[in-house]
Amino acid sequence: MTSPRVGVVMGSSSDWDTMQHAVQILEQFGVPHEARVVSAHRMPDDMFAYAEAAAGRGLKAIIAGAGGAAHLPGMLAAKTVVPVLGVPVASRHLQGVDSLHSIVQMPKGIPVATFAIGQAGAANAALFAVALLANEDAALRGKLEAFRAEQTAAARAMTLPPAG
Ligand code: RP5
Repeated sequence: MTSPRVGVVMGSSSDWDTMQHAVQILEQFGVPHEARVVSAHRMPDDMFAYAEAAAGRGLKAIIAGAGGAAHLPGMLAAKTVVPVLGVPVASRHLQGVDSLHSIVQMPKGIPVATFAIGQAGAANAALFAVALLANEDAALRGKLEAFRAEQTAAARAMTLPPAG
C-alpha cells in the first residue's frame, strides 16, 4: 500500500459533509491520502502526535477543516513545518465566519493557508495540495493542466437563456 502524501483531518465527523469534497479531489487525481478525525480540543494529545509525526510519515501537506473556534489548523501548524491548508467549516450559529476568522488570523510566524468557507474551500485546498505535489511530479502536473482545460471548455460552452 502506498503511504499517504496528503493528510485530511477534521475536528468532528460532522465536518465530513464539507471535507469529503477535499477527499474526492485527491481521489480524482490519484493522490495517496488519508482522512481522519483529529479534534483539537477533545483529543489535543492526538493532534500534537499527528503533527509531530507528519513529516516523518511522508506527508507533504495537511488539509485541516474545523468549525467554530477552529484552532485545529493553527495548532497543527504550530507543531510541524509541513504546509497546513485550513478549511473553515460552516458553523451552526455564525455560518462559518467564526471558523474563517479563527483560521485566517494567524499571528505572524506560523502560517496557515486559508481557503473559502465550506465545500469550495475543501475542494480548493485539495487542488492546492495537488499543485504543491505537481511541482515535483510531471504526470500530476499534466492532470492538473487537463483539469483546468476542462473547466475552460465548459465555461466557453456556456449559453444564456433569452432575456425576460
Ligand atoms: C469543531 O466543532 C468541529 O470541527 C465541528 O465543526 C464543530 C462541531 O463539532 P460537533 O459538535 O458536531 O462534533 O470542533
